Amino acid sequence: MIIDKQFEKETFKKSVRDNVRFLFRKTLEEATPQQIFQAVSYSVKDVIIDNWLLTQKTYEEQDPKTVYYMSMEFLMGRALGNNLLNLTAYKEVKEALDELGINLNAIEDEEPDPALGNGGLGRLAACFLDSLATLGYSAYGCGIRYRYGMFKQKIEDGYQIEEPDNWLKDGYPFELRRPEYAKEVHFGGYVRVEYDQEKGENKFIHEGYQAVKAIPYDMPIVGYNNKIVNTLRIWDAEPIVDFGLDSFDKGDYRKAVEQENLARNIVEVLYPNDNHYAGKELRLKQQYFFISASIQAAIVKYKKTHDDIMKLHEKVTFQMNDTHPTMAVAELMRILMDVEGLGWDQAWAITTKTVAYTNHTIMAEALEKWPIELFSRLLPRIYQIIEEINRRFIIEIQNRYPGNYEKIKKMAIIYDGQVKMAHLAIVAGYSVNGVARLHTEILKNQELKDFYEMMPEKFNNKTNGITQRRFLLHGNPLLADWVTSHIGADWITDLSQIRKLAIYADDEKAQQEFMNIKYQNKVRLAKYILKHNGIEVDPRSIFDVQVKRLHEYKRQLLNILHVMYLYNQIKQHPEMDFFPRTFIFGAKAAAGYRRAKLTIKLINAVADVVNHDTSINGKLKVVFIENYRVSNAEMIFAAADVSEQISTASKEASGTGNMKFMLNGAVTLGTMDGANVEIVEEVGEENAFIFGLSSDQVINYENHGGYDPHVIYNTDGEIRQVMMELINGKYSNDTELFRDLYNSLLNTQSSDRADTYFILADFRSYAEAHKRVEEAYRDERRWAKMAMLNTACSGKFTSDRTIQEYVDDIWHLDKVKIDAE
Ligand code: 26Q
Repeated sequence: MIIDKQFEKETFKKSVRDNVRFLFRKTLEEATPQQIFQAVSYSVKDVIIDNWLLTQKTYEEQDPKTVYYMSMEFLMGRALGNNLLNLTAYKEVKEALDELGINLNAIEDEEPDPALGNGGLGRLAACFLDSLATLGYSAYGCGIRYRYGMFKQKIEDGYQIEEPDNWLKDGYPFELRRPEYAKEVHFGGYVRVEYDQEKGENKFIHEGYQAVKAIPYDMPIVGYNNKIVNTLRIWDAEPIVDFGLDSFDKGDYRKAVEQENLARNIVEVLYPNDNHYAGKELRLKQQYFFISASIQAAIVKYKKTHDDIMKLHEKVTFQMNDTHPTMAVAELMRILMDVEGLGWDQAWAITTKTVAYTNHTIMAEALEKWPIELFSRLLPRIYQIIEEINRRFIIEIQNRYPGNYEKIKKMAIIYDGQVKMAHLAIVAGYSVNGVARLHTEILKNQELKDFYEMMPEKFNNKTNGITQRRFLLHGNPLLADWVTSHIGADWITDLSQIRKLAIYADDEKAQQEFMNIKYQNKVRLAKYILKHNGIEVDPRSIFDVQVKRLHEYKRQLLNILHVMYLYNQIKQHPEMDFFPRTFIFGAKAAAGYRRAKLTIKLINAVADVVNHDTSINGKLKVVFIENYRVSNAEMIFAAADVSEQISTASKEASGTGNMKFMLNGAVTLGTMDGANVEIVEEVGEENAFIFGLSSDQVINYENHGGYDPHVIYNTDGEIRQVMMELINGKYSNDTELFRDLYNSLLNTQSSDRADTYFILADFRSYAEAHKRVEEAYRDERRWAKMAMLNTACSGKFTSDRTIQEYVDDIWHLDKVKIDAE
């Protein structure tokens, strides 16, 4: 095969040597690990570039429809190892480097972890790009080249400290600057209306604006073993006016400074909020910046080979990853009308066949609503267009529901001085999808009920998925090899094959092998924990893991309260037969989210007490893994026995970590929320531990004013004891330190309801589920079977399946094949 030939060992070794010489004027022996990483990456990029060019040439010839996946976030994770795997050259390169005395794994660890995203939504975008390339679809990811990605988390004295993530400081070998494709983006100013005699209509001219130059950087997205290389295009900002030269001479000094600052600030940093809307002006600028540049570029590309703009939707579709890119609607309208010269109706006809919207949350605080004042000042022409979309939509509502002003109030795009981005996305989009079956049902029947009633044909579900190439093939090589030795390698591009493992579920030898691999992965994680936390954990204990962003609805607080409860049980009943457990947490809290940060402090405070209590003989350990991110996630999933997916039912739209655990043979301990519902459906209730209120019950309570946690507090002594320990000094000398957490569960005087997330309501049921886990784990064969069946039944949750559904139902892309030469 040609790909292997490209990695002819001696040629590759020479290329690495040459690169070290050219780039750093050093010999291999003198080079630092970081320099070797750079050199190796450039050698790999060389190979990728050939396929990249070949792919673009093939696309030009075959002219397939292209999806532009518009996202403020792409949480890519490291590229080197993943690229090598997808080029099917990992093992050869590892050998070649071995011969040079270089350890590939150590070199991989030199790569910064490009963290241009927060969590689930950003990582989903990255998995989708991998699947699009692997399935052979023409696709661009469009985003922002943040100078600083997701902050690095340090834990000091149990508290989270945020440090800037300067991921570009050594240069990033897998990006390509493309100044020849730069675009201008305009902010501020005003719109002058001019009557066009010839056409007999108004022209809208945007003047007095500040301009920023958007420069694209392209990153290759390598498909698995198919020579296809797609592109992630992220935009950097540069000032347009050469500060101090022409502008200064023209006396426009102030404007030159402003444009310079605007450009500098715009791409400076990723907003570290997850599932929470922050109405910051800079955020709005970021949104328009990358949308305008991306849409302009897409139109230019389309027009290069097509002359009828009215057929744009036949070759181009824009998928909006949540509402963050919704400006795409108005920007496309603007270009079609003000630049291409179409009338409103024509422009609207194209736009509404070209843009589609994915919803990722029902959490009220995550919904984007921008003040009119801010919006219209920053983007006067865009605002004008949205106003007109709104005006026409309200007429539609009136026609459909004459005299029903309640409908207008609930559905208008602009209302109460605010622009509601979700409403704009739904009204203009030709498709609206949720990310798991339950989530989509809640959208249709609750959150977006009015829209669903008016336009049911737009609504559809696309249950999320993850790429098995990163989260099994790369993250868990031992298990990947074992799977391949049993069922062949087809699972790498067709995860439905993995069900063939089910016949081994009762096979004692297979069970032992499977659990032995799990054990080795636990040893690997235990070493990492010893190195980073200084805590010794026993790989024979149950590894019970909750890793995800920290958010109240995800209920890390429920988990740690339960650990406090278990600790009490052990202390009060030392004779009790207790299977040793290691509770592992990993989570970043948004920098301004006080209660989330306090929860991290609590976890670390409990860890301090429990881990140092020699009287419990190491039966219980608590570990908080610092700086949870894609690179250490891969190792954590591989080592987990229990996957904690314990969100308040109805709140987690899908979850994707749940799928990564399942794939790696961890058993879900969770609520019937998001994609957990479908996981249980695939693996069977007997192979998961389900607890807690259902989403219907939660929603029902919410619609009737909540529930009263005091009843539980007053009647359940053990729960009350745990609660008291938040404020009696057991975990902190300062008895007031955790008062806010205590209050959040009981107090009704704060603005939200007491125990908004039903933690006390679900506590007993959660504790019982943990009992069942312990019981099941004691039976080694039963556990091995459960674990193996989780891997065997994870086929549905590949992002390859998800992407194929998007292609079939929404995008209608053409499949492209590049023949091996
Ligand atoms: C919005 C406005 C201003 C600043 C920040 C934001 C913002 C940023 C990120 C709002 C939301 C997010 C991220 C949301 C997210 O990650 N949602 C998750 O998406 C996953 C993929 O569909 C789901 O699996 C998760 O259930 C969902 O929580």
